[in-house]
Amino acid sequence: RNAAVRLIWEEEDVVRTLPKRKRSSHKGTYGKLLVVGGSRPMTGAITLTAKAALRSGAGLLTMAVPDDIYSVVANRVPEAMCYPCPSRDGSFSGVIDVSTLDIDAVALGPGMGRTDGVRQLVRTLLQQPVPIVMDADALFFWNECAALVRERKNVTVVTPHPGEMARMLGLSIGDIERDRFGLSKQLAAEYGIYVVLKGPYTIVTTPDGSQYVNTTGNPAMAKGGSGDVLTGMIAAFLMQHHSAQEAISNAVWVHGKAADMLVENGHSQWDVLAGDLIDGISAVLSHLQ
Ligand code: NPW
Ligand code: AMP
Ligand code: MG
Repeated sequence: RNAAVRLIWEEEDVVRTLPKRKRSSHKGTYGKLLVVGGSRPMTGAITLTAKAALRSGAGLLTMAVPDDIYSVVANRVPEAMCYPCPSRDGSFSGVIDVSTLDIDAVALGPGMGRTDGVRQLVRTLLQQPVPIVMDADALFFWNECAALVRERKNVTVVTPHPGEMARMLGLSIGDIERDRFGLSKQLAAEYGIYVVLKGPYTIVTTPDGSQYVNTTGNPAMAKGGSGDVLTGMIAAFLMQHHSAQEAISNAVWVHGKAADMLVENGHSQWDVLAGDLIDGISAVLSHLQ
């Protein structure tokens, strides 16, 4: 019997499943997140991811970045810790020892670039026994990493836009757009992962083939950095929910709703920046609580 479902994830679902913060809690209760990314040409992406995760309730956050860009990144997010990693030419130059870091989840990929050092780093982190969100440049090495992903015992989430999904599957963007549901389901089942295929009507697919469609969001989000924000939100919510599907669907809903509320309250569809989406998380979450 195939129990897979296909549903629209609505506000009432978010209200029902979003965990409250407990009075008897401390920062460790809400999870320790490692955000890995950044390179000399792309210092912004990882700070967007980190700030979005903190705004989404992550308890403690460490950014791991190539040491060439350490000072600029560390300076932008005082609430986060920052861990300088070996680098060459402004990019990661190999593996980092995360065994000394106490972490509950990893967000991997924003602004990381596509060097050989990045490839090695992605392979190493996939072997960590914690939930991982793979986005952006971490998805560039999908074919070489897929076997490692299949062996993972913890939750793996991939968050491709259609261009990234096309590259992962060796298809054209048109092929992806023609069969968003079917291809997501195939990928999720083959590797036992959660697939977040982004775009208007983002689809969240679980390893067992259930699919949840998001209806929040608008073209104000069609601007660099929007996806980097979502990656941090998903990772933060994963640490705070029991169900990975609920965490991911809630993050996608809140991300889009932030853009919708900005456009309803003084912004236009032209002027919204990815950083505004992070600020917009506050209005959405306070409306929900
Ligand atoms: P085209 O040419 O736009 O029409 P890539 P990326 C296509 C970092 N960033 N639907 C696109 O098509 C990220 O974190 C850093 C359909 C092209 O073919 C990554 O590390 C920022 N097609 C890195 O940049 C802010 C779509 O996919 C291909 C599509 C590269 O990420 C910006 C491009 O894909 C950025 O986030 C859609 N919705 N979206 C910073 N401030 O530091 C894209 N395509 O080559 O994987 O590049 O998404 O730009
Ligand atoms: P990325 O391409 O990785 O920066 O991700 C873009 C983010 O913005 C994803 O969450 C998309 O779903 C969202 N987005 C981009 N364009 C639109 C649009 N026209 N309508 C709704 N959401 C969008
Ligand atoms: Mg992206």
